[in-house]
Amino acid sequence: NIKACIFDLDGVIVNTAVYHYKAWKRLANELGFDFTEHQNEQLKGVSRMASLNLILGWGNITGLSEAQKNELADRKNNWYVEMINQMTPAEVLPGAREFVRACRDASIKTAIGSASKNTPTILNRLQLTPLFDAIVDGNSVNTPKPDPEVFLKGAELLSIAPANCVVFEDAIAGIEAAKRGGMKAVGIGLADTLKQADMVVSGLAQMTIDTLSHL
Ligand code: G16
Ligand code: MG
Repeated sequence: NIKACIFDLDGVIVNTAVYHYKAWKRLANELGFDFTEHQNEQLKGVSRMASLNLILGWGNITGLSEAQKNELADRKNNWYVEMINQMTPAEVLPGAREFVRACRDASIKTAIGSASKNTPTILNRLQLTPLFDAIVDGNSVNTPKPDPEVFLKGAELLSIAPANCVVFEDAIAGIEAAKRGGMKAVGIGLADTLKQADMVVSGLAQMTIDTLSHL
């Protein structure tokens, strides 16, 4: 039975992907190329440096030093931070705040498991920080999804066995991470894409506490 719900951030709680896309696109344009919203799908759930490497590949830019890559990643992040600092609580995705609250009311622990180093800023802007018992993000994890580290750390902080945890994820790598960690996984998106998930819904508005008992 489910004793903890662990939520991915981007794509599950909030659509920060639009801001990531704008900032990466601006960087690519400064470097003299462009990429599509379709290509941007490949960046969802992927860490900052891994995203940069994918984008540089699309622009056929090779041979940059680590220092040059760090400078580009910082440039993108500064634009991204400018945008997320303007976010309001109205940007929480439909049903997300309500479902997290419902978990807490049912004595189910709640955590965030995100790749983003900007997680604390985003949760504060959305006024969601107090709704989570634990927050694990890109600042505290060594190995990115599909490695289960981010979710196992969350379970450990909550003192709940992985088998009693369910992860909510929109990325294939995130679902894989949950399953490799021995957890249940609810996909947010399309069943055709998130094949490894135990169930798939279009968003947290579709979730109820009762649904958890069917996992
Ligand atoms: C999010 C986004 C990714 C982003 C990553 C790192 O993941 O989906 O596009 O590259 O975080 O973000 P930052 O540059 O802020 O550290 P998640 O795990 O919340 O879906
Ligand atoms: Mg995500």
